[in-house]
Amino acid sequence: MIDRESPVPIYYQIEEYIKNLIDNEELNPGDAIPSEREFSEQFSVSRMTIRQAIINLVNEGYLYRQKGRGTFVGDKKIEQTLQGLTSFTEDMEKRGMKPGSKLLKFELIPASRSISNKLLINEHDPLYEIKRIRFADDLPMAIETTYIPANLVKGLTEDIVNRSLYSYIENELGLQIDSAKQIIESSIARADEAKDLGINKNAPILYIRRQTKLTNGQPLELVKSVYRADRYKFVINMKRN
Ligand code: 16G
Repeated sequence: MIDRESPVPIYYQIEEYIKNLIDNEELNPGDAIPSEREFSEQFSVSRMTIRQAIINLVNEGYLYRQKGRGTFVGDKKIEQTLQGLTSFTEDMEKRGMKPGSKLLKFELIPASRSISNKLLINEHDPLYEIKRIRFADDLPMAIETTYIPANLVKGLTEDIVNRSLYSYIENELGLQIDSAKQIIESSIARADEAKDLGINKNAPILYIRRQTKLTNGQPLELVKSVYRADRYKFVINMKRN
């Protein structure tokens, strides 16, 4: 199964082999993977090559290491489709997972110039700044910081944002959420983010920004999120015209 004639590097072929074991559920979350020595004997390749493959899989979140114990299979990543504009609560419920939030900040602040420009409101207009850790089945998945014009989304409370913002906006206020622009970049966790997400400082994260509009074109929210890269992958279906 290792093709030495192939231009594909051997460490990469081993990565693919281990990923397949995980996909086919021959290795499951929490299982210890064979040692470097066992793999190196199995494939007749150097331990350095095996180590490279394992380091890459740890960095991608498929595996995790525990000092003195070994290397284990990580939890399955949540596969998030990029089609359709959904809320965190809807995404979790659709998967049969329990959505949760921990509110880190809920403040009414005057809009800065740059945020007011993006939300098409006046500078110093009242703005909600909401910072939440989002949980799936009690595991921290993301930190979201949301800016929402207070004159548009009236009557927000801590209790509401502990549940679902989108549900309040649509079902209680009757506003129609229409579309969003979302930008996804890779980055690494700062110390405070790492602490909130239960990951190591400098672990890989996905930095996501979303700007959402109502059907009348009015900007609704500006959101900056930090998602755990070991827990999330984004999937999009494409069609050639
Ligand atoms: C998602 C959105 C966020 C929105 C939130 C509302 C991203 C990547 N996603 O997390 O923009 O504010 O859902 O969720 O930004 P809620 O209705 O559960 O409060």
